[in-house]
Order: sequence, then C-alpha cells, then structure tokens
Amino acid sequence: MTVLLPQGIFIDGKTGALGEETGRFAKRLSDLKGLVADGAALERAIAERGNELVYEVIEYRKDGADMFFGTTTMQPGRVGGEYYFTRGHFHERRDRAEVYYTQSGQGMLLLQARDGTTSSVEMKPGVCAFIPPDWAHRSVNTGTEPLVFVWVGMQDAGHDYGEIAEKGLGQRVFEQGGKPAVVAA
Ligand code: M6P
Ligand code: ZN
Repeated sequence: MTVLLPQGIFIDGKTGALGEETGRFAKRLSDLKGLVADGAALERAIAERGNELVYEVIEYRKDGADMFFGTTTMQPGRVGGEYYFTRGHFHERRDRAEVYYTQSGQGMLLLQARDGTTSSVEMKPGVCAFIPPDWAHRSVNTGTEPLVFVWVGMQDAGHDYGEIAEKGLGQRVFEQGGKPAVVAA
C-alpha cells in the first residue's frame, strides 16, 4: 500500500498557478459552441478576436487519495451580452459533492438540481461555496478581471456533461445596464 505523506501546495490566488501540478486543460471560445444563448454572436466573436482562452483548470492529484483539488481561472468577457462561463456538469457519481473557494475576481455559481430547481451563489474573494451532491454547476465570470477559485472534490466523482449540453441550464447571466443579471433561460 502506498503511504501518502502530508504536503502543502502553494496556490497563487491571483493567477491560479499551483506550486506543484499533475494536470491541466484549457477551454476556448470554440468550446462554448452549442452552449451559449447566441450561437451567431459566438461565431462573430471568434472571427473578430480569435479563438481566445475562456478558462483553464489546473489540478493536483495523488494516487491512492480520495480527494483532490485544483484551481479554475476564468477570463473576463462576454458573447452576445452573456458572460463567459464553464461548460457545466453533473457528477457521474450522484453522491459526490464539491467545494469552490473564490480567491479573486467576481462571479456567479449557477446550480441546478435534477428536478430542475435552480439556485445561485455569488462568487467573490473569501466566499466558500458548497455544491451538494447531484446539483449541476457552472461558474460565470461576471467581472472585469480573471475569476480565480480553488475547487476541492472527490477523484472518483467524474463529469457528466450530457444533460446540460443537450438541455442547457435554467439560468444564464447577461450584462444588463452595466451589471450582471441572472436570467431564467
Ligand atoms: C471546476 C471543477 C472542475 C471542472 C471545471 C470546469 O474547476 O468543477 O472539475 O472541470 O470547473 O468546468 P467544466 O468541466 O464544467 O467545464
Ligand atoms: Zn464538479
């Protein structure tokens, strides 16, 4: 059996960089195809400003541990008035919760239970959000700076993107009169 030793990992709350990392991925404008409210606006945005970075996820994982953690760093921006967001997912394992701790920037965490019940939690530095088991979750950068948050979850939770990709989420966040507004979709 592997003996796991205690360890501290530095997390840069401004950039989302980890002192030690085991994996990362990035998502760009083209990865939001089929997910944004205004598909034509997305095509225009890609033509005008290129396939720019929307968010990056960095993780730290230890074999043999139940839990793992990492950061998500979201760039500011909008497509057709809709603020940049993550794809959004349920967990494959329906009994797996997750925690998001915001370190910098401003955002909105959109949540949706299996029965369609919606909820949202404001993301701002110092706010720790609890994502209950079997609630879909999507984060949205509603500010003008990068939104950086630390997430902690279970390694076996898995991601289930299918339902949201097909049916969408019941809420979207648009810029209205210079401010973010959560709108029923
Ligand atoms: C959070 C976590 C990650 C997730 C990421 C991006 O950081 O929940 O597990 O991958 O957000 O969200 P998504 O995978 O839905 O694009
Ligand atoms: Zn998750």
